[in-house]
Amino acid sequence: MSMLSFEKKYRVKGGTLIGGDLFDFWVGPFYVGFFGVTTFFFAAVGSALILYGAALGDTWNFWRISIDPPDISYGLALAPLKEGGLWQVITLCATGAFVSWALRQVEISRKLGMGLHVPFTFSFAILAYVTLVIIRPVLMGAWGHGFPYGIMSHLDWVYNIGYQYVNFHYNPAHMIAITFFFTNALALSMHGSLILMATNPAAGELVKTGEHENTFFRDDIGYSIGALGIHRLGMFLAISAAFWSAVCIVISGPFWAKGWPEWWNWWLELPIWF
Ligand code: UQ1
Repeated sequence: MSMLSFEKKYRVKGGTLIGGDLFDFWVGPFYVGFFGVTTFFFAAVGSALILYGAALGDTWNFWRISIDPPDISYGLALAPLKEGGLWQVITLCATGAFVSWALRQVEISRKLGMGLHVPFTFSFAILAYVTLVIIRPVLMGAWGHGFPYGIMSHLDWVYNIGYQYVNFHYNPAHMIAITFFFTNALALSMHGSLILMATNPAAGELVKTGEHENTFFRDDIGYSIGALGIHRLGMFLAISAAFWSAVCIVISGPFWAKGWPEWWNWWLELPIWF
């Protein structure tokens, strides 16, 4: 069955969370739905405000444009638009757009009668962003703790926060997050290359099957995790990378205000040494 006739068969009413049949239609290849409308609304307003914020700024240098959060002195209050208020509304729009996108994925999954793995996994990326710009600033009592929206400026922010805690690489949750990111890259490189070497052979060669894939890794490392297993592992690694990233930043400040190297003193202070 070609893709087009498959889509025709499954372009059916139902599965919506909100709005019933009202937004239950497609625009070209895109499913709309209530959350398609809200995604579009938040993304359009947020992007327009970024453009307005850039116009208020003192540069059109793409790398240097920055929309900054309010000064710490505003605490958790609303700031005037030109004093960080734009950053606050843009943050609201971004969060609204990301959450709408996840809920639209839920509606599409329900329409197709599938599990919710994609929106569930995507929600961990949203969690990581929301932790940086909402949860941690709220816990620390000021929107000014959010990161600025700019290419160089957000790099400077990461640099400054890193050194504020002396050496961020000593943050144990940061260590775990990095380990998941690296392992995720290892798993995807193994999986991507294995699938390509099996299913995209040189001209004139036969496409191979799952048996070839299993056998390669049994011969290579004595173990094959299996076709389903590698995808479970990949989802776990990706979710864990995002989750521990959120943990490593949310504990920095709200739960540990000193340098991260110092955190390891618990090891030196164990009673077993004396
Ligand atoms: C694997 O064992 C497997 O099953 C056949 C895959 O599915 C196609 C894979 O993509 C990979 C990478 C492996 C090997 C991975 C581990 C963790 C042993």
